[in-house]
This record gives sequence, structure tokens and C-alpha cells, in this order.
Amino acid sequence: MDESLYSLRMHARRESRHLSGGERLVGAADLEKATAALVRRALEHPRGRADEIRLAVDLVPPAEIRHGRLLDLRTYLVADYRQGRQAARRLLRDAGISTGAVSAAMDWIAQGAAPDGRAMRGAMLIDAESGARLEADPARGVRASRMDLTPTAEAELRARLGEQGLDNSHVREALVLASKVLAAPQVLAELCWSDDPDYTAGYMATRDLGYVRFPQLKPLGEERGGRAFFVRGAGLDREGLVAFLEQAVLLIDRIGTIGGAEEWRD
Ligand code: WAQ
Ligand code: MG
Repeated sequence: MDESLYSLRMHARRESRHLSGGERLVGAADLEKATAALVRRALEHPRGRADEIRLAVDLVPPAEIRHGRLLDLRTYLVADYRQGRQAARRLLRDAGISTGAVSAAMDWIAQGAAPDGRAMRGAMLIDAESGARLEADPARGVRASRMDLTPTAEAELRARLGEQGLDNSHVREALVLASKVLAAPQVLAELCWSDDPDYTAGYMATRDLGYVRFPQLKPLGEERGGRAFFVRGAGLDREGLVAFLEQAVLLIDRIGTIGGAEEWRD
């Protein structure tokens, strides 16, 4: 626990557009293997093979490492992506996000939130009351970075997820990402669905509800996906929030509960 770790970050592009990314925190002994795995991800992405791959490796001294816990996870089964979005909308509303802000986030993600109508590289920051977009760069957005599980927590998480048939990298990485995002007190909720055409699942997350996944938040074959971080706009220290999300190092050493799937009922 007291050792230095390397922060490993990967960003891949294809035809000058965001393709894939990845973030790991690993000890020196695991760096080579972790790097190779991220390079492979960029080469074998369902939207095609990367033509640019950027890797960044930075040593993190022990004093800079914060420790944290995963959000609890549950799944609501829905009939199709429309019902999934209705359900996510309800839970976001109940969490205090305004109707307008939820609609704005869903519309942006559905239409491609980057200025060219494609998926952004990072997330939107959305004012939970007005629905206004607050991120400085609408193509890049805000990247949550420098977070990972300890090897022990990862093994436990994989075993628990495996019991539910959910042990895949989309679920693991999204759960880790949401757990870092909701560790920022300024963030009230997150909404996400994948930009991978063959992955229809998505989630909403709050500190109270945890990570709530829906197997369908978009139609199969759709390449537009994205993330919205809902924030209290009044008095927001945006630079402080972005510094936490992008730079603070969070090593997650405790998992939360992994619930079974239940039917959504409105
Ligand atoms: N920080 C902020 N936004 C990001 C990051 C990041 N590190 N990585 C990706 N995004 C944004 C970006 O706009 C992508 O287009 C979008 O999120 C989707 O990214 O079954 O696979 O990596 O429980 O495609 C969620 C459901 C899967 C998992 C999410 O996202 C489940 C997924 P993807
Ligand atoms: Mg993707």
C-alpha cells in the first residue's frame, strides 16, 4: 500500500477522432503488461484500428495516493432503450436534477455532444438546474483519470461481477470511473452510455443510489455515446473540480455491494 505507483493513460484516435482511452494505476512489476493490454485495446476496437496511440506514464509518490471505495451496483432490466432512458430520467429527477437538465444531457449524448456531432473524448459538465454546459472545451470535455482498483479489490470485484455474468471491462471501468466522479462533492449525479456500437448498456449514478445500470440505454449499432457530470452551477469552482477529476490519484481498495438484476417498474 505504501509503494509508489505508475499512472498509465492511453488515448487512441482513428481518422483524427477519439476512438478509445484507458487509465490504470499499477506497480512497476505490472507496467509492461498493463501497457500492452491498452495498446491491444486501441488496435482491436470495435470501431476500427487506431492510427494514433498516445501513452503517458507518470510515477505517483505514495503521499499523493488517496484511497476510496466503489459505489454499490445494481441493474434494472428494461424492455428497450426508450424504457431505459425513461427509467434513468426518473431516477435523475428524484436525485434533484431538473427535467431540463436531464433532457439536455440526453439530447446532447444522443445527437453526439462534440461540435462535429460525434462522441466527445471526455464528459460534459452540466448545470443540474439550468442544463447549461459548463465544460471549457466541448470537443474534449472533462476526463476522469488517474483511478484504479488495487489488485485485491479487482480480484474481489471480478468474482462478484462474475456471479452476475457482468465481469467485463466496460462494467469494471465504468464503475471505477463513476466512483471517482461521485467522490467529488460538487458532482450530484452522472449519466453515461457507451460509444461502442455493440455495447448498449449505460448507467446513472449518485452517492445515494450508487451505480444503477440499464442493459439498454441506446439502440444496437449506434456509435454516439457519452457522459454527463451534473454539477451545482452556483458558486462552482470549475477549475478545482476539473483538477480533482483529471489529476487527483484515487486508488480504490474496497468494493461495494453487487446486486442482482431486477425488473424496472414505473
Ligand atoms: N472521462 C470522462 N469521460 C469519458 C472518459 C473519461 N475517462 N472515457 C470515456 N468518456 C466519455 C466519452 O465521451 C466516451 O465517448 C463516452 O464516455 C463513452 O465511453 O454495463 O463503455 O468507454 O454497466 O464507450 C457503461 C455501461 C459503459 C457499463 C460505458 O463507455 C455497464 C462505456 P465508453
Ligand atoms: Mg467506447
